Amino acid sequence: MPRRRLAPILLLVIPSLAQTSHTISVTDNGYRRTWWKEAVVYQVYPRSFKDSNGDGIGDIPGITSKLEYLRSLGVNVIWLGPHYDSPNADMGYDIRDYRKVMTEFGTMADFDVLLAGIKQRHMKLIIDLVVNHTSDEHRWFVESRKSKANPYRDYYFWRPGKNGGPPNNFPSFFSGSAWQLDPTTNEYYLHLFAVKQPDLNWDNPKVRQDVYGLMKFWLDKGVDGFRMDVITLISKNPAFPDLKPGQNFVDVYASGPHLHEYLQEMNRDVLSHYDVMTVGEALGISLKQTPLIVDERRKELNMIFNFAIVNVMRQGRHIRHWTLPELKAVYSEQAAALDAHSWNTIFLSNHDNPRLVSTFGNDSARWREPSAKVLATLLLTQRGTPFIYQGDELGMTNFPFKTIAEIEDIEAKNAWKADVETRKETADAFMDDMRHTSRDNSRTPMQWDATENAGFTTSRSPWLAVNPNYKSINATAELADPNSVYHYFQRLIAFRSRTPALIYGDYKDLNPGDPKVFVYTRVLGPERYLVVMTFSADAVTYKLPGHVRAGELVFTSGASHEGHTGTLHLSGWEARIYRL
Ligand code: ISL
Ligand code: CA
Repeated sequence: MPRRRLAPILLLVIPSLAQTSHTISVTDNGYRRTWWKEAVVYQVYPRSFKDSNGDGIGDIPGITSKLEYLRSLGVNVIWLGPHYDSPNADMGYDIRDYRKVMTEFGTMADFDVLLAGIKQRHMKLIIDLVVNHTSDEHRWFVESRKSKANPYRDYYFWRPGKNGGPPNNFPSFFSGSAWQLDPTTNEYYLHLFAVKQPDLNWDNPKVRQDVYGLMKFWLDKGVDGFRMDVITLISKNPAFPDLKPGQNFVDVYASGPHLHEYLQEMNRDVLSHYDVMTVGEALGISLKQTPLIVDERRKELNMIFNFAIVNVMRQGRHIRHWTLPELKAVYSEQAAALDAHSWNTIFLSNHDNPRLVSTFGNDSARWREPSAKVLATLLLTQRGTPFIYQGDELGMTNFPFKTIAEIEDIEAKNAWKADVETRKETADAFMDDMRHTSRDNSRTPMQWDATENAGFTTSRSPWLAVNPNYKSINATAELADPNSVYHYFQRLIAFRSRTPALIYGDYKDLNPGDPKVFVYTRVLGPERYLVVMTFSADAVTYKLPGHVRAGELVFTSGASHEGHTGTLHLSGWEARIYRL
């Protein structure tokens, strides 16, 4: 609850910088101010957000019908998952035509209405750029596989087999080999993901020019930037040496020889001509390496999704039991690695990872809401651009999967074939993993209300089952409850937007080793804030480290008004923000 109502201000004028007559372009601690550093992003997974025509599949008019919901939440940017024509082998991440809207999602006219609706509400739209690979039904690949002499042959990677098998020992992210033998020309093609997702050959300048052309097509329509799918994998070593024993294939795939050259060319040829936001999905890049992509002086991308957070909570398909010091370490390492020339994202979930509250919080009936509010506080008081994944603002939870038949995701279905059907792993152990880490946990339909199928669709068969807890966890119920997770997110987004120290302020963890309490400061010039969160169900009497004394309580998820003290009486899963 914000303790002091500050006058609502425009995104572009910040109180601690408002002393001058014009908007300051650099903060006290050296950050060049931009709209995308001050934004809060909301990720929409279109297939599961809202179905407008009763076919059980979310669509673009459905999103348009919910823009008021998103505007009132207070987010500024919407990241739309792949909306292009696709056979949906990997739910839209296998694109057949980059300039056509997926039939199930609607038409280009629908897209234009959505974009106009977003702009009218002073929000922005970024779309998903998936150009490490295409669908095998894309015309480029249809041509490429026809013959070795086809002009599109080297749009992809084709290699002869070796010793009767694939050209090398690269594994796919989706089980099995990363090479597929194509009988027409009796050569193998590379697919780091599904067989139906052949990798584009970025060493071919025609490929790069065609990609830049499709980027300009959407930018000229007015989109405000891109989230770039597995962008760190686009450069390959064309010799394709075998992985050596012990080598992590993700690191090898992400360290191609020309990655930075291509990103700088993309920036020079396309991005620098528009006022856009870019965020790269950065598999295989450490926090330490992050400035190589996001340092503004390198003119590559604005920010990336590191996997440091994902790697805290999972090892591939298996959930990992983590400690709070391990989670804290990610933020301190990020703060140490990035100076004022480098910005980054803050995220805890997305369409590839399980639900926020089930993974980092506690989704029991007693602690689901309190822990969701603590996680909202972590997301919205760290330095970086926060990304909220659809439904996490409601505290939606993982799904109680029992059988593989309930799961649609190709990553899981391929792993089932590779590991369970071959008896390497029992079905029970596999399904226990799925309940914790399956991507479908986050892809179940958005829970709008307590009517059948949670108001997501009028169809009796949504493409993926609705979580059975929708009657108690849904937007309508939370909009009516001032103490709901939704309203906490809404209030904290507003508070962050008018509190520059929470956006740009220096970050310092005051107690990295504490196993239950996460406590840090955010400081920007005279603005000094203390964030305190308990990451467990246990109440804690907590003496603040050193001579730190909490000042005025300005925001809290709890009932206590305690302030102006060095010792805090914290309940389980409670978040507080103090002015120092
Ligand atoms: O690594 C993963 C889990 O954290 C994989 O699930 C995921 O495939 C990987 O992060 C890359 O993700 C991106 O590319 C894939 C697509 O399936 C994912 O949905 C997308 O986010 C291939 O396009
Ligand atoms: Ca539909």
